[in-house]
Amino acid sequence: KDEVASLLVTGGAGFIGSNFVRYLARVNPQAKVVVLDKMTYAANLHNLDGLSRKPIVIRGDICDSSLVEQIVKQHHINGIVHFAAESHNDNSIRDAAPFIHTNIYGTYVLLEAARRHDLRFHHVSTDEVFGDTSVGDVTKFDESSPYRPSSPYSATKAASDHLVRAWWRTYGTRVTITNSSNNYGPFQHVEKFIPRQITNILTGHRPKLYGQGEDVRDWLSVEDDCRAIWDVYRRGRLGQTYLVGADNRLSNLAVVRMILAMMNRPLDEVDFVRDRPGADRRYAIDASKIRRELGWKPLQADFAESLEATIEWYKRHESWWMPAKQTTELRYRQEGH
Ligand code: NAD
Ligand code: TDX
Repeated sequence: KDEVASLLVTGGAGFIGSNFVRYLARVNPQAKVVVLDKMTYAANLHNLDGLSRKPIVIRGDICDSSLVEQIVKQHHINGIVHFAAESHNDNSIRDAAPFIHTNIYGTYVLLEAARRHDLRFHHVSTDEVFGDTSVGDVTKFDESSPYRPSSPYSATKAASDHLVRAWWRTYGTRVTITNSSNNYGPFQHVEKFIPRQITNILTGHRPKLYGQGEDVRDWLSVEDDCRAIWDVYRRGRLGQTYLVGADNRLSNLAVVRMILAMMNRPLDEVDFVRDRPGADRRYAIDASKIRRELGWKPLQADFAESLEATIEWYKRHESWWMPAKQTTELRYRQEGH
């Protein structure tokens, strides 16, 4: 019970973290929530607007161990839900340094705080740690899949997962991990695939597909992911990893065509651009364990319906995404994407 009284949510001003804080405000309104966020380019304080009970927001770096120590003591933190990360593969290819710093060292700092104060610790990770399969493949990743990360980003997430497991095995720190597939939904930065294509169309540009658009992603609504994270935080077995996915695998081209159709554009209004070096081809998640052990299942299983809702959200929140759009596209243009 104590574990839910006072929670430190790292990266709570980013995409999934802020959706999680909003979700918590609905399902656990009595909890005290402290957000620790460095407010990088990926963060936006407006993500936390409109909540009747405001979280405490602290601008700071998870790598700052004295700050983390002070927050844990001052706010009587019982548990950490750790979202903070550098999260975009393309950025990690350009410059891996902040990924190594935040994703690896930052996770270490938080684990040490959890160990010192016997905090419950949940680590939010990605299916990308398992690498990819080829496009025609039908196999899925599960909790026993070997680690085989491809990009600097996914290598740092793999490293952070290993640290979390080591703290469980060595110190008995009360950890869990979720590795989830590609999220989509409100408050996602315009650098990411789905928001980029929607906002391209809204600004009079064509969607941009890397390579031939054949890569497959297993799309999961952010709301379903947040519920999975909360289920695992409260009821998951300590020391365990849970994979989260909604069995919704589509090629990038198929997703772009859905977006074009929903936005009343011709289906061939697409540019094929330079592929990502070392690009992962296909992700697929077997979520049987979380379904079986915790009874979790995706509630937003109708991808077309949730995609429409996401498009509507971006239409209605132009002032939220417009400030980031130009700089994001400038960077993509410089890199041939
Ligand atoms: P995001 O980039 O939208 O948000 C990351 C947040 O972390 C930002 O608010 C940023 O300011 C903050 N942050 C970065 N460095 C920090 C630091 N040193 N100290 C404190 N705060 C810092 O990312 P997201 O898409 O919301 O992803 C959140 C987590 O979920 C990440 O750990 C990511 O690896 C994982 N994940 C994401 C997806 C996805 O599809 N987006 C899928 C699976 C797992
Ligand atoms: O403009 C684009 N065109 C395009 O075809 C962009 C931005 C991407 N793509 C392709 C690359 C991928 O095949 O779309 C796919 C998805 O790309 P991203 O949105 O960059 O996501 P991905 O690289 O799959 O990683 C995401 O899911 C796992 C998140 O960014 C990670 O944080 C998470 O761990």
